[in-house]
Amino acid sequence: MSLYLDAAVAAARAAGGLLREHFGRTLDVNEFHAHDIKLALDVETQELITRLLLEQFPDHAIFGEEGIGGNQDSPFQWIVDPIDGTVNYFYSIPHFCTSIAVRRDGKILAGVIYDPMRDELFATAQGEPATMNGQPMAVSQRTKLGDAMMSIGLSKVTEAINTNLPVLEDMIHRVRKARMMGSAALDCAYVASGRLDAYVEAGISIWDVAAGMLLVENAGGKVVMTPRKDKPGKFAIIASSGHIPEIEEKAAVIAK
Ligand code: LIP
Repeated sequence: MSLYLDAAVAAARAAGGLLREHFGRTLDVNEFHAHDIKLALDVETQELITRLLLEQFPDHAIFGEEGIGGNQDSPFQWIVDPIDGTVNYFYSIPHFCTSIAVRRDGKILAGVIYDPMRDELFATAQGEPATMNGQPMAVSQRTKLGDAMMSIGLSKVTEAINTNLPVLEDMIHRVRKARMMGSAALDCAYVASGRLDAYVEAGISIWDVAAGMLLVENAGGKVVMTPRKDKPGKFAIIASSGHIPEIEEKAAVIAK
């Protein structure tokens, strides 16, 4: 297992170095959308990760936000989000990361999320603790809704925004603070590290949260991932400590 985790860490750190190098500079934009931006650097960063992983595992598959690579028939699939929080990155907001997970026959074996601006590396593997910079981490032990810190992602298309917004409008009056920070992967890492009590969002893709799901579970939390009926390949996620049931109950509306 450490073979895969070590490879993911090395690739994530290499990607992080590239992102730090280009942060704050003029960036080539491939696509502008109403609530999203696709950068040439997204593609370049995934190409770097792909090269590093396929050098070590030439028969594996790559499945990333910027496309596929390797042997798509392999039982091993690397799930890559080269820049999670691309819009933050474009606006020079230092809240983004690289997320890399590997699954075999659909079961996630290992996951890494690296925030290069804070040099925070979140990592875990099946049957192992969730760690931040090598130190074990655990979900929040808070039990009161009024003490909770909650992140709610609004996503990038109207349907998803309209699904997520009612949860924000409801929960903002019930929790300590509701946040929208723009990186699903870091939101998951923050739930796993106890900074957040929950993160919910309808309209995310598997590459946004594949590593984060395993981190939250191995840190003692809960993840409910519901495929969106209206959008193939999109999911609603409720990632939480599991200690404040009202959050999961109220957020369940995004999974309908
Ligand atoms: C982002 C997610 C975020 C979501 C954004 C976007 P990207 O991923 O991390 O939670 O709200 O719409 O999908 O596109 O920056 O990799």
